[in-house]
Amino acid sequence: MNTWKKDFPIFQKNPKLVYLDSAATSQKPKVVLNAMQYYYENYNANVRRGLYPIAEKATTAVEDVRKKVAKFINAKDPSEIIFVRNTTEAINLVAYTFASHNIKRGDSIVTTIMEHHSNFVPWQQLAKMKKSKLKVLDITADGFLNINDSRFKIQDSRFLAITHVSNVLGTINPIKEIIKQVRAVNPQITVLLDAAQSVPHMKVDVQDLDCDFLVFSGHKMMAGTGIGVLYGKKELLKQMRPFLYGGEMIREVSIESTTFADPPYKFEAGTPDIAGIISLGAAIDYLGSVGMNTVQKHERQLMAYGLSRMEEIDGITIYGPKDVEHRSGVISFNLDGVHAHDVAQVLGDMGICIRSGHHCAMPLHKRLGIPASARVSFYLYNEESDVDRFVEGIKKVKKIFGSKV
Ligand code: C6P
Repeated sequence: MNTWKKDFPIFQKNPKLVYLDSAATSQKPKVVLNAMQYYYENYNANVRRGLYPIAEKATTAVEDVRKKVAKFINAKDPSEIIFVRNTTEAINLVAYTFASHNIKRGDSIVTTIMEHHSNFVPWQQLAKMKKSKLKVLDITADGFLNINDSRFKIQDSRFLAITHVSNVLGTINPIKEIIKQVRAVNPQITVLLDAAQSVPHMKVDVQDLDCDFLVFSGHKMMAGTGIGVLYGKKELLKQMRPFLYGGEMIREVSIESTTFADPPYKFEAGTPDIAGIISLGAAIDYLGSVGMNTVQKHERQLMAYGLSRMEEIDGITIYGPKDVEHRSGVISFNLDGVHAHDVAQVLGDMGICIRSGHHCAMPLHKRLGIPASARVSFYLYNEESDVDRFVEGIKKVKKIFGSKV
């Protein structure tokens, strides 16, 4: 067991578990679980309401995490960090409160064929509602975005919703260059970056990338489920209307009218997921103690090993870029003559957890001409022995389904 794997109780309790589905959700280290339990056992209280010591302690803990998140992604100010439930909610918040007010009939919204449904459906639906155009940037044969695609006319577009890393192809989009290029031809465009598959795995710097909004989920980066982050540039957040109305997002309420709090509180109506926020702080501390460059390097080595072992298998098709420098630790594949669900089912029975299906990216699967794929994804706690067990498992799948090994 590698030194990191030992930090995760699930592997201590199930030493034979091969978990290769971290792109769906990650496992949680003991320090994260302890932080949540410590909160519930020692200072459980609602935040920004009570004036007694444990309520003040809980409020301070939440605001400390906001500062930690800001530092982790290099936001200018903690007020640019809004706590939401997950990536999906963060994108919907921007669609409802920013885009729906700024996009007019005939304007266009640009997205890409490699988006997760969370960063596709809100824009498709908004385009229909506003009678605006949805432009969808295509991919090249080797799984990169085709930014030279002639249909990708960005000059007259109002909004770009794009993923940093594809959850199917693993492609790391050269997002800094893309944003720079796009702003050069269209300085008015607003860019939302879906960082659900990048923030957990590599250093991400919002000022360096110059995105307007960035979204990610805590559960994919070792924190609990139910906590996500929306980063937004301060001047944009100030202009935006609230998403949800209710407690703790107001300045003053009378029978006739309401004035709203400043960001981030304007967007945080109701009691937040306090334990989730605390878990996110502990996860950032944990990832910080390892170092994001080490995380990325470890996953890259495993991916190179995984790709080389998988290429040995007859009848396997692997999707996405061949070059490990341009991909994150996600490998989607299909085996000739075996449905992806059958692959995942047989492996699951052997204690090897992988994902199968369309991975909430149906337009991409349609583009690839396949109904589904199987997918392995890595994180810090994976090791070469997990890849070996997986490859052995695939050989068994082939035997069961009667193909050659
Ligand atoms: N992808 C996967 O197995 P939520 O569910 O809101 O935390 O994350 C949504 C999401 C948005 N964008 C990208 C690029 C994603 O990968 C995901 C989640 C998981 O691939 C679950 S479908």
